[in-house]
Amino acid sequence: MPIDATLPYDDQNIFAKILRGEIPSKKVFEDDYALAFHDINPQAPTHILVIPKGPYVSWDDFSAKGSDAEIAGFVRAVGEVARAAGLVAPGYRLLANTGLDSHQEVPHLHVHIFAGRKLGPMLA
Ligand code: DGP
Repeated sequence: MPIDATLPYDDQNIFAKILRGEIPSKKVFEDDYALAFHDINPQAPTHILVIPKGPYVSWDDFSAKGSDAEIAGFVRAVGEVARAAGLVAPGYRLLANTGLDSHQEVPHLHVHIFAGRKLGPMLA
């Protein structure tokens, strides 16, 4: 079910549980600002999710309320994950669904990294 990105943060969401270690994930990266792990339902040969460690519902929430250090740390982490996975030369796509019309399903900001095949033109 898509979620309303204007709702308050729900600390029982699945990614909050992954952050707290209550649910396992296939982790590929972690630092002070971000955690990255493989998507449970991959849509490309490489499909990694990068999430901030702070309690932010969406890109909107994070960009409005995140500290400069959190935002810089998160953006750097996304780049680092892609570099470490060797995705820069072949290329990759970033996606952050935000709210109902985007079909965001998990109410904790996540950036999808898709790679590993020709992705084709963006679909609206
Ligand atoms: P979105 O539609 O942008 O909210 O994408 C949510 C993604 O989260 C979707 O690609 C599947 C993934 N996902 C949902 N639950 C889990 C989980 O428990 N573990 C992992 N690794 N991924 C999950």
